[in-house]
Amino acid sequence: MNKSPLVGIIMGSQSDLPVMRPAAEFLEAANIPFELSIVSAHRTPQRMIEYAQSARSRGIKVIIAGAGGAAHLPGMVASLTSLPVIGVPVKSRNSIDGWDSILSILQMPGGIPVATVALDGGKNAGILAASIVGTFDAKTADYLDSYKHELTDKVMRSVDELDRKGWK
Ligand code: RP5
Repeated sequence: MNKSPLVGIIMGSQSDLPVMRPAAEFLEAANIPFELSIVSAHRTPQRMIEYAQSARSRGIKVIIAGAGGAAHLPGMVASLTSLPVIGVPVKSRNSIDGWDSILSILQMPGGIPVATVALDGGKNAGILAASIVGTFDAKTADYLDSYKHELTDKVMRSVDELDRKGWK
């Protein structure tokens, strides 16, 4: 993307990419400039601090942070910036069924919220980030409205299909 990014997507490891990629794909489809990189709270702590502290001045409006296991990245980033942070718990190899990631991201202490999406919920993180961009960008808000209408239409097509079978 050439335009300066509005959304920063970061993840603790390359192994998180399959979960985080749908966030990037949604933003790309919505024509929202984003950046995507690996920032580890434990393996690159200094890089995490620099990333979080510079994000606002670089024009980022919202950060999506994904991590698995002892998933400290979203919460630590939230503690270092006043930007909204969306946390994506990842069911990683080192995770105990995803619960450690979920609780590490969800159970933040008072004062430092992280907007936590579902386990492996990369796509919803992208949609939520787009909703934040939609608060100040009308084209993005229009895109989200169309996206939601399409979801409704899809369900109604399924309803019609079932009705045609006479299973009502
Ligand atoms: C976390 O540990 C990462 O976010 C990842 O989900 C998990 C495993 O990382 P790797 O060992 O695959 O690099 O910090």
